[in-house]
Amino acid sequence: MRNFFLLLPGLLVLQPLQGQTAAELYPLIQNVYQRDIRKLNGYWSYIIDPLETGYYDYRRRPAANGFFKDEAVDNVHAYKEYDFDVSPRMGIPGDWNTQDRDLFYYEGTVWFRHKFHYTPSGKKALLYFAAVNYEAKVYLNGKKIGEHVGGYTPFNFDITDQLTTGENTLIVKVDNKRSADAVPTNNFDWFNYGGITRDVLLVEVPQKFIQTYKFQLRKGTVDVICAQVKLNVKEAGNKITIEIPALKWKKTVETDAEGVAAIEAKTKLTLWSPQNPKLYDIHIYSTTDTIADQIGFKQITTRGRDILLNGHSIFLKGISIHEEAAFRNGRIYSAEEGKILLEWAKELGCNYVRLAHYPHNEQMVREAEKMGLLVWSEIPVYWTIQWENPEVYANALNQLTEMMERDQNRANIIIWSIANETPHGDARDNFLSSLAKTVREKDDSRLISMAMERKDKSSIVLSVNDEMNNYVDVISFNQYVGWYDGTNEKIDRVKWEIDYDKPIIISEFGGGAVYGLHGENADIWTEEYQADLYRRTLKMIEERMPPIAGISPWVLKDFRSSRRLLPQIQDGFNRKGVISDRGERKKVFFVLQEWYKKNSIP
Ligand code: GCB
Repeated sequence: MRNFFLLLPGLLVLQPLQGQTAAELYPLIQNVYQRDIRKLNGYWSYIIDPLETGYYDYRRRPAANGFFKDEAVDNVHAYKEYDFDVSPRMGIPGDWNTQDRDLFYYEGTVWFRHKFHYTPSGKKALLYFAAVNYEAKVYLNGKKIGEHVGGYTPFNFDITDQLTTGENTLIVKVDNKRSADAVPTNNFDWFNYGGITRDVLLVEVPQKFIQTYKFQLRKGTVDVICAQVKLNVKEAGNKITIEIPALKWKKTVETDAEGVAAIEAKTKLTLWSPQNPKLYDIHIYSTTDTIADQIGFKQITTRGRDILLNGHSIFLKGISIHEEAAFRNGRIYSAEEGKILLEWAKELGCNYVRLAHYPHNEQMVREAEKMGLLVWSEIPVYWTIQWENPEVYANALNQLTEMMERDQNRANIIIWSIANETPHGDARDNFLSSLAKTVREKDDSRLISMAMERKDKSSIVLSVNDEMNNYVDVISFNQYVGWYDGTNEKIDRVKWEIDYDKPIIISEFGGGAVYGLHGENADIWTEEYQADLYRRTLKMIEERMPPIAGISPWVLKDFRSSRRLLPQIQDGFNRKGVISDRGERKKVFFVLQEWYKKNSIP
């Protein structure tokens, strides 16, 4: 990633000047799963390389003949100290931690090799990675084709000229070492699953293809569709036709010099909502390419303390979710695994999910869209990032861009979240307000938020007071009265004073419990304690808080975290799930379910 920054004396301006983000260097293709794709998933050979011997020579200079060369040894005396042919294999996509016992706590480099056949088709070929955690260096047939930083967003490369007829060798160096200047930084409360965690796809497209498209309602309207289609070439005069059969919509328009065709038209629509998650079949044709999608239209706005969906006030009945598979507790690698979590959220009675703390896979968002679940989507700007480091800013901005570009057509995404529990201060405000500005420029059709922390007026008068209030649309905060702050009885005593005239969401509350551990309400770690904490918190919300617009308690399922070390209780899991790591519903599940059933907060 090349980035250039304007450094003024005493003032760091965190805006790339003429540099490009990874997404700009290799623009992301929209809706990859509807293209002509071949999954390169399967069992890939791998070599564990803690010292990065395959990358550096003995003086720690990048080696000319690293493992990426995968050189053939043609006689028994030839010197070579690695061999993919006789190395073990693991399933791709998939984290390495849960596939090889030796790699459970491993943080470092693993090399992967996959061979595939290719027959030239005259088309352009892109290599698409849906996510690699954390850093990927990608080589094809011995040559580097690119790299990417950030573990939860997609990236792609044009490999047309690097492919050979017949066998091709793809090698990826993956490094999941945590570091202070990474995003997330080296301290976070979830498991650092490493590897090629999402699909790898070979995508074939015409030489001139539809790179991306965006459908939205014009701001302030519920019946004017704005559509924008962009080709991969900056060329005027290309005819683009957009068809929405159910609306009898068929319009043709020509691209401008940027290769962009834009159309706006009034129409009568059924809007997308949790009660009726209506999606329209959409077809886009250029003279050389065609793509189809299913797209919904909704309007999300705020008025005072209300969030309005399609003009009507809505209470967000939510739950926070980590992208960790039910039952087997590894990084989710299929749409089916994601669906299980979303079905649990539906069973709870949710109309909304907070996909924490990083962008979840694309199918997860699409599945939620079909099920009528609204989504909060977040980047891993978590806890204490290096706020004054321009490279860190560029990295966060790039992850934000990739998240937004991938999901820009998803009707269910209502909130882009730019951070979680970050410490107050000028450097942070500078960093986050710049990110917020970018979100606003790229997408004025959704809301901006971040999970803030409380700043109390006294130990009993609780509040939120964050400068970032000026930049977000929704005031969200995490609060743990009854857990990190006092015991459950405190919940009944606190008062809340929140002065902002903006919608308020409690983005987290909760406490830990071991499924099957029972006792009195006051006994910590029991299901009873956790259920009591929820009962009191929900009562507090009803009776002693200013009106709020939604909640996303922490968290759907117990999830792995290397910070959670208490033997026989945590055993490496954060136990705040309303469902256990084995899929068992704790008492609290039913408390929340009942509240959502009866909840009449408008
Ligand atoms: C938080 C964090 C979340 C943690 C949670 C906890 O506030 O946002 O990532 O896992 O608390 O369990 O402490």
